[in-house]
Amino acid sequence: MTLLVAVTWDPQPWVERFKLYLPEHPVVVLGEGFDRSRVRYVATWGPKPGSLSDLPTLEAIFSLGAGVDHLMGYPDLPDVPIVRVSQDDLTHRMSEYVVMHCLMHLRDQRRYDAAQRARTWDNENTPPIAGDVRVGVMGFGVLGQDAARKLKMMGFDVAGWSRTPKSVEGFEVYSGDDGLERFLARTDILVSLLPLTPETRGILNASLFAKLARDGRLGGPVLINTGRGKLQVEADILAALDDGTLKAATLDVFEVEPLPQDSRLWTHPRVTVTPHNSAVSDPDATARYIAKQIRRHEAGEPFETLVDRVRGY
Ligand code: NDP
Ligand code: OXD
Repeated sequence: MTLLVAVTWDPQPWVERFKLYLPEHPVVVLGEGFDRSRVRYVATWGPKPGSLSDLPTLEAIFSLGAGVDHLMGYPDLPDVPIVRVSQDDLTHRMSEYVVMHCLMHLRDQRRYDAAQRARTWDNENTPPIAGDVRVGVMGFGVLGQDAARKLKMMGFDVAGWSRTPKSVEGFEVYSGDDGLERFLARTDILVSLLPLTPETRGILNASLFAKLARDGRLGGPVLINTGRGKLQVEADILAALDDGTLKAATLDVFEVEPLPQDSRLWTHPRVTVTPHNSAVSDPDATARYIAKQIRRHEAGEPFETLVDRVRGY
C-alpha cells in the first residue's frame, strides 16, 4: 500500500527520505499518475482542495509540520486520524530562534546595528540582564516549554500561558481567559507559540498589547510571534509600535505570506522580519518521525501526536 506525498514545494527530497525510511511502502506524488485505491497514508502540507478526496483505503494524514491549521479549514477533509510532526530537530530550531530574538531585544541589538551603519560609538546605555526581564510564552506546549527551559537557562524570568491548567516544574503557568490578564501584566517580552484555531485567531491585538507590563526594564513591551500570522492583527501591531504601546517586534509569520511588498512591517525601524523559517521541517528528521508513527500504527500502537479536530490543534 502506498504513501502519497502532497506538497506545494519540490516533493523530491521528501520522496527520497520516505523511500529510505519506509522501504516497504511505495511512495507516489500528487500530480503524477498513481492508483488512488491503494493510498494508505498521506504526508502533506497545504494540499490543493479536492486532492485528498476519493482515497478509499486511507488510514491517516500526516502534517509535514507542527501546525495543522492548513488542514483544519480544508473542505472535505477525510475522516481519518490527523497526525502532526513533533520532533527534536524542529523543536530545537524553534528554541534557537526564540532565545536569539529574546537576547537580541534584551541587548537592544537593533540599536547597535543602526549605530554601526552610522559609524557612531553609541556607548551610553547599560542594558538589563536577563534576570531583570520577564518573558511570557503564550502556547505552553511542546515548543513553548522547550523554549521556556532554554530561556530560563539564560536567566530570563519565564512564565507560560495555555488553554488548560497545567503544572510544569520550574514555571508558573497561567491558563484560559482567567489567567490571561495576570500573565500579560507580568510580561515584558511576549513570545507567541500558539496554534491558529477559531479561539486564537486575531488574539495578538490592540486590547491585548495594552495589558502587557509597562514597568519593565526594556523601556516597553516586545512582541515575538512565531506561531501563525493570523494570530496577529498587523494594523494593531503597527499602531502599537507607533504610539509606544509596543517597543519592538520580531515577526516570523504574517497575515498574508509572503509578506506583501507594500507592508510597512518591512521597513519599520523596530520590526524584525523573518520569512516563516524559525523552525523549518527538515525532510530527513520529519520522514523519520512519520515512519516511526506508521510503524507504531501498523504494530497496533497509537499515534503519538494525534490532532484533536474539535480543539483544532
Ligand atoms: P502544541 O499543541 O504542543 O502546543 C500548543 C499550546 O498552545 C498548548 O499549550 C495549548 O494549550 C496552547 N493553546 C491552544 N489554544 C489555546 C487557547 N485558546 N488559549 C491558550 N492556549 C492555547 O503545539 P506546538 O508547541 O508543537 O506548536 C505550536 C505552534 O507553533 C504550531 O501550531 C504552529 O502554528 C507553530 N509553529 C510555527 C513554526 C514556524 O516556523 N513559525 C514552526 C512550527 C510550529 P494546552 O496545553 O492547554 O493544550
Ligand atoms: C510548522 C511550520 O507548523 O513550519 O511546522 O509552520
